[in-house]
Amino acid sequence: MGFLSGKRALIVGVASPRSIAWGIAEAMHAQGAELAFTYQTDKLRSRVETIAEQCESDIVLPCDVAYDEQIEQVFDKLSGHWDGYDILVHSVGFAPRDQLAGDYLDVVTREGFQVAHDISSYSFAGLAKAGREMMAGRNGALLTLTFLGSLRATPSYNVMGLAKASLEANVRYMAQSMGPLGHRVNGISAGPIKTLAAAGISHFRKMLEHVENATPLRRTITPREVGNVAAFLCSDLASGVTGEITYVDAGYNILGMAELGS
Ligand code: NAD
Ligand code: 0WE
Repeated sequence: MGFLSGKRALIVGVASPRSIAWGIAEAMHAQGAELAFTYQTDKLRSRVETIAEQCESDIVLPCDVAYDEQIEQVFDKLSGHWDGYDILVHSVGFAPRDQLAGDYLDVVTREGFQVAHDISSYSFAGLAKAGREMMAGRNGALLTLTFLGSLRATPSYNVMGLAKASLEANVRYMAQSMGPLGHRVNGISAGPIKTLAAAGISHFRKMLEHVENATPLRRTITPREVGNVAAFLCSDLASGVTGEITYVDAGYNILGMAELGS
C-alpha cells in the first residue's frame, strides 16, 4: 500500500517520456494513485496513451488549456469515469518561441506577454475552478511546476519569468481560496531538465553544464526526483503544507556566489 492509495489524480502536461509530468505520473502510480491524463493535441495523444497504459489507466482526454470549453469538457468527461477526484497536477508552460531568445525588452510584445501569462498561469486557476465541484469534500491537492526565473532575472527566459512569478502568486491566492474547502495548493520549482520545453532553447546544454558545476549536489535533477516530491506534496503526509513553493533543484537556489578555483 502506497501513501497515495485511494487517491485519484488528473495529470495535465505529458508530452514525451522526458516530461516532468511523466515522472510525476510514475511516482504517483508507484504510491498507489489512480490516474487520468490529458493531452494538448492529437499529435501527443499516443504518447500520453503509452504512459496511461504503463500506469494502468484508460482515461486519456483532450485538453488545450487555451480554450475554456476544453477545460470544462475535461471534467464533464472525467465525471463519467470517476465520481470525484483528489489531485490536480498542472505541468504546463508556454510562451511563443520568439519570446525565449534574445534581450527581454528587444523581444517582449503585448501578444507574447498575454499568451505566456494565459497558458502558463491562468490555466492553473482555470482548471482548479472547473474541477472544484468534482473535488468537493475530498481534501484535494493541487500542484504546479515553476522555475527560479520567476524570482531571478535569467537570460532568454524573459517573459516566461514574469509568467512564473504570476503562477507562484496564483499558488498563494488559490491556497487562500481553496483552503477553507480543505484543499491544498503548492508548487515545485524544478531545476533545468532537458525536456521538449527545453528543446531548441539556445545554450540549454551550457546551462545544464553550469548547474552541474555550481549546484551543491554537482548534478542536475530528474523528472522522477520531481515526481517523488510531487507525490509527497499531494499526499496526506503533507496535510499541513499549502501555498508553498518547494525547490527540487539539487540546491541551486540557495547559492549566493559561484565557487571559484580548483
Ligand atoms: P514538456 O514539454 O514535456 O511539458 C510541457 C507541457 O505543456 C506539454 O505537455 C505541452 O503539451 C503542455 N502545454 C503547452 N501549451 C499547452 C496548452 N495550450 N494546452 C495544454 N497543454 C499545453 O516540458 P516540461 O519541462 O516537462 O514542462 C512542464 C512544466 O515544468 C512547465 O510548466 C515548465 O515550465 C516547468 N519546468 C520545466 C523545467 C525544465 O527545465 N524542463 C524546469 C522548471 C519548471
Ligand atoms: O519553463 C521552461 C520552458 C517553458 C517553455 C518552453 C518553450 C519552448 C518551445 C515555454 N514556451 C516554449 N515555447 C516554445 O515554442 N523551462 C523552465 C525550461 C527552460 O526554458 C528556458 C530556460 C529553462 C530552464 C529558456 C531560457 C533559459 C532557460
